[in-house]
Amino acid sequence: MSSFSDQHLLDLGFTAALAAALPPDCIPARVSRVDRGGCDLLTEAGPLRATLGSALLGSDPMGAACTGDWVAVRRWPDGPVTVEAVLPRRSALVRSSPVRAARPQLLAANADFVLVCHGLSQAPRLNRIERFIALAWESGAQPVVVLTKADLATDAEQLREETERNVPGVPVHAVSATTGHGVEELREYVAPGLTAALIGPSGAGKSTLANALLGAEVLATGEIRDDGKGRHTTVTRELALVPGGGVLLDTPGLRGVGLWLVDEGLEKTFADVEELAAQCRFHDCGHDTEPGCEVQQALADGVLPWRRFESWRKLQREARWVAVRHDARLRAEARKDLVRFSKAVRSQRNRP
Ligand SMILES: Nc1nc2c(ncn2[C@@H]2O[C@H](COP(=O)(O)OP(=O)(O)OP(=O)(O)O)[C@@H](O)[C@H]2O)c(=O)[nH]1
Ligand SMILES: [Mg+2]
Ligand SMILES: [Zn+2]
Repeated sequence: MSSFSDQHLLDLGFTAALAAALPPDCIPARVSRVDRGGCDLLTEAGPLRATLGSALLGSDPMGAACTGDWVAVRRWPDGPVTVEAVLPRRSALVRSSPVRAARPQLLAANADFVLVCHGLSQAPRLNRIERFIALAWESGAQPVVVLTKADLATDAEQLREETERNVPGVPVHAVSATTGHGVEELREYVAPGLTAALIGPSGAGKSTLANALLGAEVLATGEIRDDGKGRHTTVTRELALVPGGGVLLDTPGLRGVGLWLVDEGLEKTFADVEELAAQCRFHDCGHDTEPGCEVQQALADGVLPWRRFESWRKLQREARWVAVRHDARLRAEARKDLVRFSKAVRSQRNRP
């Protein structure tokens, strides 16, 4: 086993908890990229290519290795390198799979910060930003909003303040990779040992911003529209090491993000609204026409913007829908297992 004190591993985000979870005869590695054939890894001794061991080839999307994961790697005497296990994640950014209903899709593992990027070539789309923030909170990481392309807005600072008022508890930065404005402020999120994942629509300037922090053109960037309708430049989730710092996790642009199962992600995103709701006269207040509704009062007083209230309701409805569909899928799978089991029992009994 490699020594836990190794500085390179620590900069990559290795911890004592991960060292304790490492099976014997395995070395720790961080997944920098996953493809069909296997994955690229970062180890104490540098980059390494590995194939996936049988334990990782199951159908559970949450059990598969994802960029950012810490894994246990075995180097076989005859040459092959295999990933034997995914070590416990300290955060997991998950959305509903856009292709397989009622299934999760992992976007990034072990991020400490999720940088929610939005280009200031257009006004901040607060509903979409809140959706990303909910996902980020739910992941276990700290969300940060990064308004990119500040050079394209005449009132970037005003837009930043306005956005900040709408997302309590979440820092908001306005940056420009073109002029360098604000970029250094983000360095605290990629200090040694820390990982920041960049998410947001295609063309928001995620890879350009990553390159600015990396100090080199490490990631491909593209001439594209940032309304999410253009070509996607980044096609795989990728880790990059920040010189003298931690790790950046660049992701392909997301057209939309459906919530996956949410627990406290929404409560944290809408902490101010939830606080009001907790003070309503009725415990089960629908925040509609009930007397003594603090939420309606705040709306009437203009303290709570209608937009934010509606965004809260919409995401709550979506979260309930996801939970119901997920339950239905679990029930269907349990039924299938039961049928398979009883068939097996019958064929045993029918044997001579
Ligand atoms: N004016 C200006 N343009 C920028 C800035 N940052 C990025 N761009 C431009 O925005 C376009 C898209 O940048 P990318 O970094 O490829 O965007 P991305 O978010 O990585 O896109 P995907 O990889 O498709 O998700 C490019 O043409 C960049 O030159 C900036 O700070 N100011
Ligand atoms: Mg990109
Ligand atoms: Zn109420």
